[in-house]
Amino acid sequence: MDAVWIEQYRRDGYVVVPGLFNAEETRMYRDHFMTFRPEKPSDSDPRNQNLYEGDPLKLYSRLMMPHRTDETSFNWLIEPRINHWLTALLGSEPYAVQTMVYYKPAGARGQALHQDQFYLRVNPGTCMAAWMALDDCDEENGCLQVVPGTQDIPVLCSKEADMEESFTGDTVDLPEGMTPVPVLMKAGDVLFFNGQLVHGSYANTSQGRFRRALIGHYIVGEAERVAQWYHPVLRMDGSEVEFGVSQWGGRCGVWVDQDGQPVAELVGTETRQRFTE
Ligand SMILES: O=C(O)CCC(=O)C(=O)O
Repeated sequence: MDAVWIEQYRRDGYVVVPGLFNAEETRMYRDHFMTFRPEKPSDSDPRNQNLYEGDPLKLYSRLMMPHRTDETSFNWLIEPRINHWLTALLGSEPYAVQTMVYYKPAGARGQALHQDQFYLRVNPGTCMAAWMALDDCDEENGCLQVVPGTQDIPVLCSKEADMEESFTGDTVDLPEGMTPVPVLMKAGDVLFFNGQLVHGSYANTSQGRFRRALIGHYIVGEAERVAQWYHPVLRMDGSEVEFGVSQWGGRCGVWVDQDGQPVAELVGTETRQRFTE
């Protein structure tokens, strides 16, 4: 693999691999997940039920952990091309713990800025996401937004998100001058990003375009514990592996000024109740 990709991943905390899945495969996943859909919003976060009248997410709520019952999702989670990139970027083979499908129809809210490690609590180490675009995505239909360079900061103290804008309730502060950048992708591209990277998305403001994504979450090979919701933990050959359960709570990062530069220091204490992602 080209060292440029690895260097880019280390520098920015993310990398987009164009066309990792071809048009036919991508269409297959799109069609599959339009049939294999949740009948009601996930109850993993009670705040997700707090939907307004006419909310498009009532019909197109995100699908959580489909790989636990659906072979197509399971096979995608441990797909050799995904494993190849994860292993190259991380330096060793990870474990697989989560799948999700986001439909994000026209008019749907986004997901406030957050870090995946806030939910997964991998220890030691962190998690990594493979975010596959099932539709072309841009700012109009609410593409993913990432904050480059945040991949090395600790898990930040969370605060209440604005649920008029976000369908999830947790978010984090960014210091002045640090802003998210849109990740423009074509259907079939896969974005890999580190678990500490601050990311999220804004609303789908298009007139009729979906912004569907198939997402896998992985944990580094040296990890020993992960939050309960992510069990069972799988090897990349699909077999289950014994894992410890990490706990909530403890210290969290707060932005402080250090010689005129914002630095996230572990000086906060987590107080908010946390829900699974
Ligand atoms: O796709 C989105 O809008 C957000 C996805 C996300 O935050 C995640 O996969 O952790």
